[in-house]
Amino acid sequence: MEPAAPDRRRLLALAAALAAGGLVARRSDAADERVIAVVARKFVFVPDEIVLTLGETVVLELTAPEVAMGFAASDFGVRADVVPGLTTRLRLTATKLGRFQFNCDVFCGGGHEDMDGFIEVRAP
Ligand SMILES: [Cu+2]
Repeated sequence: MEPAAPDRRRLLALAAALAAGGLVARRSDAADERVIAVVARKFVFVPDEIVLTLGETVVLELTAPEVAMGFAASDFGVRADVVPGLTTRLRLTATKLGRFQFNCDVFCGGGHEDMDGFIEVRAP
């Protein structure tokens, strides 16, 4: 009866440590990364200017309410399909200074070729 108590205490301590570790991991994942909502519609991205700080990692939350679109930022090696009804999360790290174009890379209609925007990366 009595010997069970220390074991139980150890288990509770272990559970608490695991819970704390889980919370810390989740916080560091989310808190450091700014989330930027980007809507792709015919034939514009809103916003079409995204300003980042060198070294910053952001999560782009992409939606396309009308038709299937693409989001490609080839200077940063990322692209994603953006499908109506879904939110697509795309992680992007600003690895270099300057002004870089992103564009729609899924044909979406008459204005597709002009559908682009810019990511501007500034010094910290
Ligand atoms: Cu397009």
